[in-house]
Amino acid sequence: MNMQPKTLLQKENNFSVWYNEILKRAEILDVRYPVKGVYVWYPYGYKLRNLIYAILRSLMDKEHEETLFPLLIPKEELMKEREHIKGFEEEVFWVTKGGSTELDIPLALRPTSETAIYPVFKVWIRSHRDLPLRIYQIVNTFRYETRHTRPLIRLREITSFKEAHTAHANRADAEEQVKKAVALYKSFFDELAIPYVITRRPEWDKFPGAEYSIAFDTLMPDGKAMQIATIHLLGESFARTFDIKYEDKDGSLKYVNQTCYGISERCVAAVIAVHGDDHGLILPPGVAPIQVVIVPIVYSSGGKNGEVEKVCFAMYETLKKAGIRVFFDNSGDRPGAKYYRWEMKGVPLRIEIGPRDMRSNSCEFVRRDDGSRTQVPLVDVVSAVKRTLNEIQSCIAKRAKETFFANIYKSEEEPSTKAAHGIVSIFLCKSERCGREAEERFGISVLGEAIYEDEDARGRKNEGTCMICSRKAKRVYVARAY
Ligand code: PR8
Repeated sequence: MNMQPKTLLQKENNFSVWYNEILKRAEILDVRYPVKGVYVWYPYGYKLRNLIYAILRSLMDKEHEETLFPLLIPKEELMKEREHIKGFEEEVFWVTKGGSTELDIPLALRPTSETAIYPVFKVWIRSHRDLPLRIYQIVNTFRYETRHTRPLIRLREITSFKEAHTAHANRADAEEQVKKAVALYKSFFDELAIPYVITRRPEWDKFPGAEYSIAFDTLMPDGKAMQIATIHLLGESFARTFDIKYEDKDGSLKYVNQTCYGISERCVAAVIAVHGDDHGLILPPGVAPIQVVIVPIVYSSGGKNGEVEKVCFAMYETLKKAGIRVFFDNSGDRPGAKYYRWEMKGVPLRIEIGPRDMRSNSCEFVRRDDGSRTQVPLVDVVSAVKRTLNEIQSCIAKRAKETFFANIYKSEEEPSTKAAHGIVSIFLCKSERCGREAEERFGISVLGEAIYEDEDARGRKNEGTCMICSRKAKRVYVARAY
């Protein structure tokens, strides 16, 4: 068989090169657009993105309403919330001209939409009956990132920013919403088979304007943590700034209590990076644009091969009717070239049919996740495909989880060596001085205190002394981070 040259991709040894090659070879993202930190989705990548976001949408739609706010924010609104603008000042892109005319009021491209949405909340929210208000949008946002930009990971145009904004009658309701958002994001990442730790970010690293921030972090193959979602309790700070009040049952006027939470296309980056291998992508069946590819084992068209193609086509029709995302590769390429292509693109299941299989009324299943082959009778194909896709989904999830938890350590001393490849929990007090000192000394970032019990934290001693100042301290997660 005339196979393609063996791939030179090495995920474990050189993740950065692997990642960039995969984006290109699997046709996820074209990085040749001539603006720094701004990229183009290939159609295949965009399909993957849409399937991932369809899961997110269906989870959000249960309790939120989707909406769409403008991209442009007047300067005075953006500048209103002191803490908020302090955090974003250096990241804002400005529109200052219309043609050759200077604008009276400069307009910001939203870096996030609090200051676009909350002036409207002020007019939408009148009474306790308007609460809770829960909306979300999926939009592009712009951040002038000065750190090294990376496709899907650190963008100047975030193309797929899912931001939710909620308003509640009191703090207890807002805190309840934070918990619900955490549960929602857990379901989302579980469906993508992406493992995570959930932490409460340290005071000095919270979202600008928030009372506290909670983050989900996953681990990339190079051992660095990547923040894949955040949830912020805003309390009354924005409500006071934007004067968002409601009339309570007793007639009194009260400020609303708010939360916001967001996810970007980093979730796509995580799917690619966590599951892929040296042959390319491995996509969870739930989000694979093509779940099954049918490859006829024929070496020229016509003659007896016509029979094979007929059977393949019939199978294609049957699977399609059964709701499977299936593709019949009847291109003129040799089978080896087809294997290479669909493995690169991460198609979970390949079905091969050749003259020999025809004689036994069967076909061969080849799994992308472990390469295993099984002979399946043609009459059982639909149920066997469904069962196999489910198995692949759980195997991928199990493997990702095992790798993840094998790289979470606890350390009583210096975290530097362990944090070279993973997330380490150490004792650190809450002070910014000690946090920064640890970050500098060990070359890590403080992720924060694990707030929700996870498998790793269970049963672990949680009180100790700060490794910098020796005062009383709790365990916090640290890691090298994206
Ligand atoms: C908020 N306001 O904005 P957040 N490129 C790709 N992904 C990014 C980038 C970037 N440059 N910057 C952040 N993210 C709140 C919540 C509305 C919604 C991703 O929060 O600034 C990160 O995964 O924390 C981050 O956790 C998420 O967007 C939300 O951004």
